Amino acid sequence: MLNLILFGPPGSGKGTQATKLAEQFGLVHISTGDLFRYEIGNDTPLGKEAKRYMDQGQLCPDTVTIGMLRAKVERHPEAGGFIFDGFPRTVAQAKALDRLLTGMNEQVDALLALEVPEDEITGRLLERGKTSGRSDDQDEAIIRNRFAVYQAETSPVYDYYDKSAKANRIDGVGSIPDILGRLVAEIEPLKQLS
Ligand code: B4P
Repeated sequence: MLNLILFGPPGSGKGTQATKLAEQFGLVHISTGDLFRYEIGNDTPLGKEAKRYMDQGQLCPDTVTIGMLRAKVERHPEAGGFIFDGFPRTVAQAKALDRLLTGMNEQVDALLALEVPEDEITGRLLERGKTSGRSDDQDEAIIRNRFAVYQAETSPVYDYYDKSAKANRIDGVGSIPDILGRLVAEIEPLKQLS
């Protein structure tokens, strides 16, 4: 199995690149943001709760997020590996993911962190907000709050995986194919080992 975390601030291109990498390497793509949006779209109790946080640019509670992620992983016993997009976003989530994978005799092979400056991100998300219908992409103050939450709560996840030499920084500025090429160059050697 090959298990990858695609990491980075909101709008850094995680979803964009994870879709392409999942196809190229035959991995199951799990985006917690997409899972929450599915629940919101179906107006479930989980979706109603998640919406309260997402609309303010806050993280959803760990217990809810971890339970939802575990259920999704367990629905794919056939998987040749996973690409986690937008998860883990806190150190508690990272520890829960490690426990989940250890229980499957698996581990995280690498965390790939897309680095994009805040001003570039704000422009990308406001642009997406014109067509996506996502309320969290339409207000610059909410976008700035998401970036602040990333720095306070999510960036320590990089250090957590860096301790076991699994964290890698990738320049996330440039064309989508160029960034994909940078990611593939990091993943190819891992794929051969897996
Ligand atoms: P997510 O859905 O994960 O949203 P994101 O961080 O905005 O997306 P991403 O970085 O994937 O951006 P994308 O590729 O689409 O999270 C939304 C919310 O859900 C969170 O704020 C939180 O409330 C909640 N949530 C999710 N996971 C959680 C967790 N684990 N714990 C707690 N809460 C959680 O790219 C953005 C835009 O840039 C797109 O329009 C794209 O076309 C464009 N783009 C991509 N690459 C580009 C490039 N190279 N150049 C120019 N534009 C580019």
